[in-house]
Amino acid sequence: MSETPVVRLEKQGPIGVIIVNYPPVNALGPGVSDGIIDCLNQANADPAITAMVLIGDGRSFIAGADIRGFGTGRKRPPLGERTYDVLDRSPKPVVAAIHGYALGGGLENAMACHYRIAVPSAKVGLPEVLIGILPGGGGTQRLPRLVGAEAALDLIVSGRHVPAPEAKALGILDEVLPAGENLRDAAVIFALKMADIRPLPRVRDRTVTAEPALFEAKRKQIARRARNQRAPYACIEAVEAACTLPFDEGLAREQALFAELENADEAKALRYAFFAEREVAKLPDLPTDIQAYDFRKPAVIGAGTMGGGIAMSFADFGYDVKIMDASQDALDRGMARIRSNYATSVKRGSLAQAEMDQRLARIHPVPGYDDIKDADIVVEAVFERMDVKKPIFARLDEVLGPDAFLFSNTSALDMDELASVTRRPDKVAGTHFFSPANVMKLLEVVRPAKASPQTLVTAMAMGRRIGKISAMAGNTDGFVANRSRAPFNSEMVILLEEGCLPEQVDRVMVDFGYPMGPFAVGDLAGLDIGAEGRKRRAAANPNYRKLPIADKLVEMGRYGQKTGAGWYRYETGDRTPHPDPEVAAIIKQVAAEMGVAQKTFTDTDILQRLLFASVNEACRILEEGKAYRASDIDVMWLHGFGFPRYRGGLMFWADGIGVRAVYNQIAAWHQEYGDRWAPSRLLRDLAESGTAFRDAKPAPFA
Ligand code: 3H9
Repeated sequence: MSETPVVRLEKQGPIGVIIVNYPPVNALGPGVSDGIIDCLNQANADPAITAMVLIGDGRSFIAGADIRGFGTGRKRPPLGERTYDVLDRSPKPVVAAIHGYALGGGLENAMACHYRIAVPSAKVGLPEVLIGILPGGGGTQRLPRLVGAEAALDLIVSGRHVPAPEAKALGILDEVLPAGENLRDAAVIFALKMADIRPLPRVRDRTVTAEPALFEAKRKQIARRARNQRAPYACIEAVEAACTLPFDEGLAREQALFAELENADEAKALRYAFFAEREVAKLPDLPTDIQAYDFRKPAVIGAGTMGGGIAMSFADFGYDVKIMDASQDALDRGMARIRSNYATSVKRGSLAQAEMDQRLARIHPVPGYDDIKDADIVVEAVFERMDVKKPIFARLDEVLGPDAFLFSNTSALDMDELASVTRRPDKVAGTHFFSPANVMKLLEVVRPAKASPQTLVTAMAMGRRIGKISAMAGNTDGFVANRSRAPFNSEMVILLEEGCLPEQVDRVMVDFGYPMGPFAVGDLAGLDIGAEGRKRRAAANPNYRKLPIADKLVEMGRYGQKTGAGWYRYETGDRTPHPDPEVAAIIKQVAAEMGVAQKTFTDTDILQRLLFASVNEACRILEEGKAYRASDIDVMWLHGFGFPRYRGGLMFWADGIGVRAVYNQIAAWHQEYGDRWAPSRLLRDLAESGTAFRDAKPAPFA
């Protein structure tokens, strides 16, 4: 029996078990598809074998095509000669035995098998749309034939992972095993049972129809979310083809659409984002053998909006968490807010009442330090002032066990200074959550000089365990996310001085792909918060570039949505921003007082003024060694600031323009506007050497 290195055929009685072994997740890397075909052919040629099982070694069935192979020009077999086709033609039945994940090409192979069984923890799905393509292995033609057009549209256009029990109810799986049952043994028994049944059930032989209105409705439904994107619409077209064309013609249509998408900018950016999100977890300057502490008893200090959101994050991921505040009143208000947040999710239908009750029961309000003395991880989330946080840290240091980790949710304060009030600076780190903390995915882990590797690894792991994407940041003013974003925030107001209006800037950024314009976001967050930060910075730095228009609005009590007026005006009980002539008049007046010449701006001018300012600052962050990689900054922008994912991230987007062109424009603005546009050293070096931002080598982490 010949074997390939990554796929092997074993005989178990009359059943041929085809085993894929391509760690870590059995992607369809080099040799895997050929290996499956080879084993299928051997098994079909072997008279002693009556049926086959296709199964994965290790932690998964098959996680899909090898994403690293996309865009590399790797040759694929033509239609008719692919694994799916060979499975289809197999004269003996094949049972897909699924554990872990059957995603993309993995599920497509499973659907080309004659039967599918799974363990209850398995997940299946066609997530190709999330990397800017569509299922290109027959998934758009087979899934509708299995589950109907409507459910297939839902799964293919959302890309969501479907748990095995739901997949069974939908008709994707024939059987879900009882928990604990051995998958391989059960699959062999299943295959024995089905070995003689003819005709073989083949998904391609089924038919599916749908009303054209279904597809129109789907296009309308995704219009806002899928702005500027092609892949979700291509997915709809392909499912439509499944409902209107014979199977082989549908496959050809799927192929044509796949070819159109594979090398488009959208797919390149989304693939980049996929790998950037995995890279960000790696801490290249720390020893690789450091294990994260397996915390069990988290506690949160402060029952305000942030503290409540952080406690919810722990509870959402199964942790019992204590939440402490100084007064019973503050605790009661905090718990009421948490309850009301959960109740909103229940009302919207995104959370079941029973699940809400369980999560709430995991959050334990406690009034005093004594109640949390056995905590092994504490996230402090009190008011953002050093003189408030320091005594709390000192007290926590006294009451907690010597091995407990102490994290501070801060967006700006010096973590070295805060760590210095404890006797355990090695166990202190910053954990900067973004608001609302239970919703936003980014967790910026801030690294003080004395933090031990285990503390950093533990803080990063804590984020992942509560559903966040953790990214490491240096202890620099604003850390990495907000520091790289700060010039954008200034520039958008400076643009107003020069003749733009908030609604014009917001429209450009929404057209670019942000869910909301930055001025509308400012109104949502509250303009008073930024004003505080500006005061602090102006006091510390005489050269600080003031933003008189923003200050004027705050002076007038225009704090944003909460006061019914900010950059926009709001009608009572409505969050829709309305352009406000009063704001336009203030802008004009302040600009005249400042003597700023008025100009007109193109959309590109506006976009580049905001984003290039941040690219320059991001380069400074890298040259100072405050972030590991340009792609980490991209991950922060994707998950902290709503940067459109299909543009990859700030630095990936800038690479699309070209480092030289970015440098030239920044240098020109330096001439025009002075020092705030001085090109960073790294930017100049990259431009001179023609090195892409994403290949920049930052200074060692400092
Ligand atoms: C497709 O199938 C197209 C077809 O329709 C037909 C084409 C003709 N390729 O995420 P993790 C790596 S498109 C290459 O940390 P988890 C990943 O980079 C594909 N590499 O683990 C990481 O590497 P490293 C459709 C992959 O347990 C390591 O595996 N499928 C792939 O948190 C571990 O990954 C998808 O889009 C891949 N397909 O999550 C599924 N998958 O250690 C994409 C993973 O060097 N994958 N890697 O950093 C996932 O969603 C998650 O990885 C998964 C596991 C849920 C499977």
